[in-house]
Amino acid sequence: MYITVEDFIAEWNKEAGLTQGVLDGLTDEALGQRVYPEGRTLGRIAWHLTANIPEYLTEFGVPVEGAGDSNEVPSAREIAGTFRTNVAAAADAIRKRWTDDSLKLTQNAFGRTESNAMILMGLIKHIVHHRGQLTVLMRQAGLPVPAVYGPSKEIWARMGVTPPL
Ligand code: NI
Repeated sequence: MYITVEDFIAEWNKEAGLTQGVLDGLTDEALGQRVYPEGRTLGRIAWHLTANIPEYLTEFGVPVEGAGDSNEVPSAREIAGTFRTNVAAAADAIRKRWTDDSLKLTQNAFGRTESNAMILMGLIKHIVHHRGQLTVLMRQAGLPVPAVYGPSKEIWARMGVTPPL
């Protein structure tokens, strides 16, 4: 759990870097990829995790300027660029609005009482959850998959290693 705002920011930036690597690998052609016919598209999921950042924080008392929800999924390049902007805006807004003591305060979130530290962790978990979906859809769309927590098939191959099963 985060004890200080800077604990959170360190993890936020680390995870955002991994997510940025995934988003930077998207192409416009791949945005329409779905797991099943009625499923959400890769573009919809990528845009959802991006546009959700300011919405989520604003909802919990940290107003963030940024791209709000939109039914129109923009280009792959715009999704990746907006994510970068929203990540930086979120870090600025949290530093401005909350102190280390704020992290211990609680509020109602999703029908439960949660500390602000838990709420911030929830934002990272939300992005990580959808990032996992994106890497599967990228594979289905025939795109190279970047390393996230460990090497992807392509990275193993580049290292000259047969990947473990
Ligand atoms: Ni979601």
